[in-house]
Formats: sequence, C-alpha cells, structure tokens
Amino acid sequence: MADAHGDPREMFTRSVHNPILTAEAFPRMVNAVFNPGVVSFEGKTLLLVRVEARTGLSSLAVAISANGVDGWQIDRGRGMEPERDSPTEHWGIEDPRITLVGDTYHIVYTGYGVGGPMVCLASTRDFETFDRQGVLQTPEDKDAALMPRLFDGRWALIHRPAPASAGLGSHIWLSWSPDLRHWGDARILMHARRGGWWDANKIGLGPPPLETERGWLVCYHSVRATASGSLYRLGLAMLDLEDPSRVIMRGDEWVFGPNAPYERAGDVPAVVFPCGWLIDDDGDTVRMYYGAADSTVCLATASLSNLIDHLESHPYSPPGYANSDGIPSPGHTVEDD
Ligand code: M1P
Repeated sequence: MADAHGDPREMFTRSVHNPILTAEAFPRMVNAVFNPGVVSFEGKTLLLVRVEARTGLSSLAVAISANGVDGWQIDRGRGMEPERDSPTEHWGIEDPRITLVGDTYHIVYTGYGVGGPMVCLASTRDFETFDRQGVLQTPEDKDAALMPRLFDGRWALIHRPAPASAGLGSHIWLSWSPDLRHWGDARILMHARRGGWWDANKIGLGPPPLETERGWLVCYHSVRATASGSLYRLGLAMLDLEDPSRVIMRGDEWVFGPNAPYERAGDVPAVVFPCGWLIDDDGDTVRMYYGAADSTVCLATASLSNLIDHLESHPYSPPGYANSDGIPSPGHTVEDD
C-alpha cells in the first residue's frame, strides 16, 4: 500500500484502492455510501455501510471482501433497513459501530427519529436478522459504541450528547448499564478542548475502542468550524484497561485529516469519519475504514505500536491535567484547558 496524498509523516497510510466502495458499485441507484462499521465475519471482512438513498434517508448495507481491501461484494440478503413506522427510525439509520461480545455482534447506530438523532442498539449473529433492543440514549445523542467487555458486571457505552445550551461544547461521555436497557452513572469521559485547539468545541467517538496491552485505544473525531465549513480530523487517547472511565493518555495533535481529493470533495467536504477498525493477524496492522466527505468508503492502515508510541510522545498534559503516570488528576476541569 502507498499513500499518494498524505504527508508521509502521517500515522495512517491510505490504500491505493481508495475509495474502496462508491455509490456506483451498488446494485441500486443510491446517493452515497460512507461511515461503515467493520467486523471479521466467517474469515472475511464485513462492512456494514451507511447507504444514503436519493431520498436523503439512510439504511445499512453489507459488503464483504476476502482481503478487506478489494473485491467487495454487496450481500443483498443481509443488511438493515430502517423501521419507518417507528418514531426512532422514521428518517433512517446511520453510522453503525459494531462490538463483538461472545458470538453476538452488538450494533450501536444512530436512529434518526422524529425527536432527533439518538443512540439505538440492534444485535445479530448473521447480519440477516436483527434483534432491536431499543434506545440507549435519547436525542440528541450519537457517535456511540459499546465496550466489548463488562466491568464489574456493567456494560459501558461511550456516546456524544449534544449540549442543550450553545457554547458549552459537545463532549464524549461514558454511561453504564447492568442490562443494556437502563443507563446511568453518566459522566464526561473526554471534553472538547477550547479556543484554538484542533479539537475544540465538538468531538465524537470514532470506532469502538481497541484493546491493547497499554489500555483501550480510542480514536475520536474533532469538528473544527472554519470560514469554509467543518473540518473533521482524528486524534487518539488511551483509557485504563480495568476502568475505562480513566483517560490515561490523550494526544495533543491530530493523527489523520482530510488531505486526499476524495476526502476534500464530496457531499460534505473535508470529512474523514471512521466507525470501525480491525487488527490484522500480524497483531500490529490496524485497518481503519472511514467515510470520506460523506460520499465514499475508504481504508487507511497504521502500525498499532507506532500509534501508541506517537500517543506516548505527544502527550497532552497542561498543568494539573495528569500526574507523572499520565493519570488525569481528580480536580481537573475543562477550565484548565
Ligand atoms: O457530515 C459529517 C458527519 O456529521 C455528523 O457527525 P457529528 O455529529 O459527529 O459531527 C454525522 O451525521 C455523520 O454521519 C457525518 O459523517
């Protein structure tokens, strides 16, 4: 693989096959395909792709490839259509993040309902039939994923509510549940920074966190408001393995941004938006699948050890943020930024 478009010092390398999936590849006329979740499935790579029809409403389609790079086949027998009669999915379903627990894939997605976008859950073993488990977080809330493990018998959900008041920032939250139905103990996990930071004002989770020896690796997107529109970039953080409410590292720089022409031009320019990543059999290659400019599906790879090294060598630690182990101090507040 090579990256014809990015800075060679970037942490991720774009596939030369990008975009790996386009609207034209779909058997029916659709407007755009983007923001896929991803899992290994029956020895292949399965993408659950957001497909925006020419009505503007989205559904989730299944594309499968033997090598995860090319030869994608759209599986018309699989996928998830919105329940248009339901108040939670009236205007479609979007942006799936998939977490495998045991033999069940838990799909956390945005239900675009009459009350606004909200966090919903459906479970499946085969991507043919889906067991809808309802609303996990009420509107407006999105960019959510389940952690793949229970902690002291509780499920952990990372999500991003929208603030009721303007100017307070959109932060990443963590909520807990004993049963996937009743959620509480909510707190801010990572705040959007303020002022001139690249990740000021609005951030959201990317793929479900990845388990590593150092902790849970988090990739998140930031939305920077510029004179010519929003600019989406990606950054990294690390959560404690046993207590994911503890952010033990957060990078100070973005690690991936919209540089390639297919990321710069599209329905929503300057957007890179990953909802899924996988580790290859070598244990180090991270395959990140992302939506480019809300128009196509793309792939970029990175070395996991390089990502962790980068995070360790680019710490974000203003006074009072962390102790010498990188653990945020209890007294840290958003005002410290
Ligand atoms: O258009 C860019 C993205 O905007 C939204 O993401 P967020 O609310 O985190 O900014 C989502 O609608 C997403 O689907 C879209 O790609």
